[in-house]
Amino acid sequence: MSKTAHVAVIGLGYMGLPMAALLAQNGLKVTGVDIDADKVASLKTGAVPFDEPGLGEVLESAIKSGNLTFVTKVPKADFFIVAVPTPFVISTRTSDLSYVRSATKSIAPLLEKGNIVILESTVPPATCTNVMVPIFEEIAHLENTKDFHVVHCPERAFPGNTMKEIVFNDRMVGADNVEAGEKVVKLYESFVQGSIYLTNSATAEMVKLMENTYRDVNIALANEFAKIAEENDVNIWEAISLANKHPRVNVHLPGPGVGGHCIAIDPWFLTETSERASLIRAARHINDDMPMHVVRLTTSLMPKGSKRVTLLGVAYKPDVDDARETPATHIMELFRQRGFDARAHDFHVKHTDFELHELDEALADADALILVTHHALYKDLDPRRIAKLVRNRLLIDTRNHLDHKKWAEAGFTIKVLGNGRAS
Ligand code: SAJ
Repeated sequence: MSKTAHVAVIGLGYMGLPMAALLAQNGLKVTGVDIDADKVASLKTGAVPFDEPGLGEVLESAIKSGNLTFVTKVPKADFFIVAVPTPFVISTRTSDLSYVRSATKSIAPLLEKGNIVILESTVPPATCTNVMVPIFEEIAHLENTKDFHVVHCPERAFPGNTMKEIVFNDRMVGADNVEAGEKVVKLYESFVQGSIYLTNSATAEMVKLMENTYRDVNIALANEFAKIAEENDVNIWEAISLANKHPRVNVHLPGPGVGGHCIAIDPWFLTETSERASLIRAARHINDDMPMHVVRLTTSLMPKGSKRVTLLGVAYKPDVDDARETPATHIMELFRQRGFDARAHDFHVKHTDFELHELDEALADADALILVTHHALYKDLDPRRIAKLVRNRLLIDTRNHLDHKKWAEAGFTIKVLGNGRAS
């Protein structure tokens, strides 16, 4: 890959920004583009817009190298990397491709022969050929796979560990023209240390959705097992760990629901194009029902006249500040609909759809505490001190995360999701 190649990265979010920084740090000339002028202005000052371990350092060195600049308008480039959000429309359970369309339209007038557009965003099957290519052909008057190429390289990094996974994970390059695919492989080889596999765009689109759907269906199975264990004298956490001793079994873990902008959404991108996806739909419904299960579990154990419930953790997963699609939102709403004063605390999340409280304020006079997110810091709580703040000593641990002996010694009744044994 010629180090003089110019790459425009469109969308400077959780994936676009790390990509832009890594490409620039490795010698490519990179322009980071975002429609949010405030974000661009703040990035120019070297500010890091979200928590991601290691991102600050890479960003700093990329900016210092002089290879990375930020703008609000797409420039001409050799490679255009599209890393924009693909929101989910709850009412229709379908994808909203408006950002993919508008990014495509902003590139199209600049498209020249030999250009390669790389789509990183997760999309429903056939988006490259049915959505992006027609826009380019119409506006740029160029021919797909001859004059220009649309290649799908879905991101696979794990939020919270993005900077390592983006470098060390294997990647897929989905290209409908082998030469273009090889050029993209070379571009990614500038920073990827995992293996890079070539396939076509349709396969890459489907594989990305299959990966996240596999995880969602597996979690749904764990959640169903948890409910069955609750009806029996079984602790699902012990049962899953024993089942997973089998060399060909890998059951995931139950919990209060599946959050984040990937696993809870991507399976719907498969169902939107296929009538056949019944198992995938069923899994989505099982996982979406978990907040209601948590509410039922809690209310069945709270004394009459209980008023306040406190959620510990609203992030969708541990030790991150990301609350997108978190099951905590649904748990809060369900309690509020039932007339409860539902409060929430989180060590990492700063802003979400509802107000967050400082720890002691959240705990004060609570009738039930519900551990929703297994942040490491919750393990350090002192249950004896908390016992003095709450009104009723009831702890619902939806992640089997806390030291239950310690909490029981402080006088708490403990109910662990998926544990049918008396606790
Ligand atoms: N969860 C469970 N039980 C489990 C594992 C997870 O209930 O056993 C829940 C988590 O609490 C969380 C949700 O699932 O609410 C999703 O979290 P996650 O940690 O499984 O995944 P994400 O959404 O942070 O990232 C996923 C990853 N995909 C896979 O592992 C197949 C990541 O590699 C992708 O890059 C990312 O989606 C994406 O952007 O698509």
